[in-house]
Amino acid sequence: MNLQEKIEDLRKRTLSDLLSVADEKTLNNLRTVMLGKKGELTEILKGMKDLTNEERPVIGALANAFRDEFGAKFEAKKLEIEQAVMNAALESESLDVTLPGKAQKKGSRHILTQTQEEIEEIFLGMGYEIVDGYEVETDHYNFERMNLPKDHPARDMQDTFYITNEVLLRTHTSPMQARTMDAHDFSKGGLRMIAPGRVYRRDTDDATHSHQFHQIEGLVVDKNITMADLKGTLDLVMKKMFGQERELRWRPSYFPFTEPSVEVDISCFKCGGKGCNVCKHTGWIEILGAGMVHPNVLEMSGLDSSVYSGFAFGLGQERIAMLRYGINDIRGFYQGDVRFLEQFD
Ligand code: 2NL
Repeated sequence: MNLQEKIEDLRKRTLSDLLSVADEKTLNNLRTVMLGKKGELTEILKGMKDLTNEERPVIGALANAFRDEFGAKFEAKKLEIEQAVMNAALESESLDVTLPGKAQKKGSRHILTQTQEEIEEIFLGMGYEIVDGYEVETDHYNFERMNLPKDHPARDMQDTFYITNEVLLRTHTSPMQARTMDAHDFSKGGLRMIAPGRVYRRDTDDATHSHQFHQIEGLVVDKNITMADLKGTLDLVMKKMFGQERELRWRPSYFPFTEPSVEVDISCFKCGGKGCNVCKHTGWIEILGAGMVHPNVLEMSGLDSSVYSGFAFGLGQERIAMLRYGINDIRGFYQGDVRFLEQFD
């Protein structure tokens, strides 16, 4: 065969091979074998050097025409294969977008957390700081600093988990308030804070008692703080929480850390005061304890109680959530039963 015949032969084989190619890998192989550096066309063209000056351009043109023809058919075949691959993928991976989706279970904040955050939000809006801290405390901060010396009969009011003689699980969040009073620079202004958190009492768990529960205590200390500030503050907060129509009722009470002390009732948010099962047919619900900070408590933080005064209050998060949502067993808060928890999403 002369060169012309060889090229024509290669052209025929290549184009017929190209017709039968069905995948991209074979296609690329074909190109390498025919046109590559060590491919058949290159081998054929090595014979060009033996050609006459008249023959050479004729063969060159033939080789170029073949290359162009192959290139165009190669690209067309490549596109065809790519489309076939895409079509097969679309066929086998097709999605039925009309199928119903799988419902995603979403979590939510615990009802006690929701209650706490709602109360925090109200106090943040009034410029209070939120302080949390140790649940393991010292006898000193938990009792002594709250005007409860070791021989004080009122210590019997609170049954305590002792870890050692001096270390215990806090029975209220007041220790954080004493610590915050200690650290506060009163020359720069008064203190307004709430201390939310978990507290512990030795108690036998039942529907209304738990050995651990949650409290929010509030404390304001400044010059010229009076009972009127306490009343105005709690009135505002309770109305924000339970509705603008609510009224508060103040009864004298006793706490070792406040003097005078009060217990505060709120007009029933279920019956509006007519009497129902929530208010036990009294029209009133006991909602919190409060009072003017005892001078001893101020003095123990280094404050002059003839210059500084304050008010404080404490409320139970569980009690508020139970009243609001009609929960009648405190243990539901801690058992982690999703059927209980998801009622309060
Ligand atoms: C209640 C009522 C109360 C306080 C907590 C308090 C804190 C400081 C100083 C004075 Cl640092 N008082 N806290 C005051 C009155 C009542 O709690 O029913 N507790 C179970």
